[in-house]
Amino acid sequence: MSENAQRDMVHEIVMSAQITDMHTHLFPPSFKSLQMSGADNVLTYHYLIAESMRVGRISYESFFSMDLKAQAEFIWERLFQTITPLSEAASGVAQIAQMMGVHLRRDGLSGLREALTADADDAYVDKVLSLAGVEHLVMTNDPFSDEEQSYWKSGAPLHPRFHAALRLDPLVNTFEDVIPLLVKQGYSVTSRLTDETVSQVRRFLEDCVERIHPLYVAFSASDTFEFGEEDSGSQLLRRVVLPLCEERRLPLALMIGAKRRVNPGLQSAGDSTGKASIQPVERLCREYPNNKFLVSLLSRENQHELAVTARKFDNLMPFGCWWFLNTESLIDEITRMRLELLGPTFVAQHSDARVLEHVLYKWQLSRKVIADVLSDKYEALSKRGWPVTRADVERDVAALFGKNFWDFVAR
Ligand code: FIX
Ligand code: ZN
Repeated sequence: MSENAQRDMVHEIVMSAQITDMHTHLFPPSFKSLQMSGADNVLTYHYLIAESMRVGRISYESFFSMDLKAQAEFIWERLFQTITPLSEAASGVAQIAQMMGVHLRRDGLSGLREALTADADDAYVDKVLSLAGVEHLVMTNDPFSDEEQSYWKSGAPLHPRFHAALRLDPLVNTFEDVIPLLVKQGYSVTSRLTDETVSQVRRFLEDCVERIHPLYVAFSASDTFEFGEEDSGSQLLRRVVLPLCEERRLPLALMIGAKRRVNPGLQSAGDSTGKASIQPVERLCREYPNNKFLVSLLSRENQHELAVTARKFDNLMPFGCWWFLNTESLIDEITRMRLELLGPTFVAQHSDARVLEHVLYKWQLSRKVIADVLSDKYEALSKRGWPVTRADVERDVAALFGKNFWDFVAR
């Protein structure tokens, strides 16, 4: 097969692959107040809020006092009229428009508002996810959100493409703050991690697992995360979360390096990144060989050591090019590094989409970049004397975009 024909074949297979998007913040239409879609939600993505603040001056209070429509119009004016939408998130809006049949430069924000809807039903969700090639997606489910729990407790139907993940940031990072929430829900816990408190937290987590049937359990942590001895988070991991995950064969997803609210005025747009230590990841994988760890690190500087650590522990599954790494140049760099060190044995990407239509641009970009990287690697392999077949490419792409994840979460 010629090099060009091989590249065309790889691109065709990647661009048509059915994807499992294993980390998103999306909700199905039945979770009404939590489901986000439509032009104004697309434009007021916290990535774009942060970027729009760099164009001209406005106080954070003035911006956040505006309603959603006015915020969207502000961002439209700043990022699409005053400057060129060259950033990944801004050009992604043009990509969403194009895939939804809108010529954004000609039709403008009004054209986008007509083509997208904030009042999504299952048919609209299926249309957008099918356009993006997302067959399955995993939500981020917060057991401490009364709003979200009301949908679970009311038996709100779960769209068949949507799956759950149990997110435990407050329990692991700010246990003191969740004590009143747990007590209110009937779990007699105190700030001292007595055996009673430990058993009550365990009962809480078991009730959550029974209610939402998560594919995995997750928490994010800052760049200073240590799997220490004394802090309540580490003790709860040791005494409750890790034993539960092992017994239920649930992976624990570690998302490390998120420095929350470095600029509090920007609210959710105010989070940043920091290089974390890889040692807690090594310790968890080594000391808990019967647990499985999905790991994503937020700092570019952590990516090489994460890939090397995955060579040392087969209970570690690296995933995605998270958040500030979800850009053309860094998806390329990270995917190349992972293929060179791990072969096709990792989860290539997740979207982290918060608004339904985000999946359109995020996956279009990742498919294109990863197809280019894979084409280069197959070409190099062929030149080294290993001819590559269509079946090879189909198998590897299926693994990178879904099967590695499903095999890892299998119980
Ligand atoms: O912790 C997380 O799940 C992060 O992905 C989010 O907090 C973040 O706001 C995000 O959506 C990044 O893409
Ligand atoms: Zn996320």
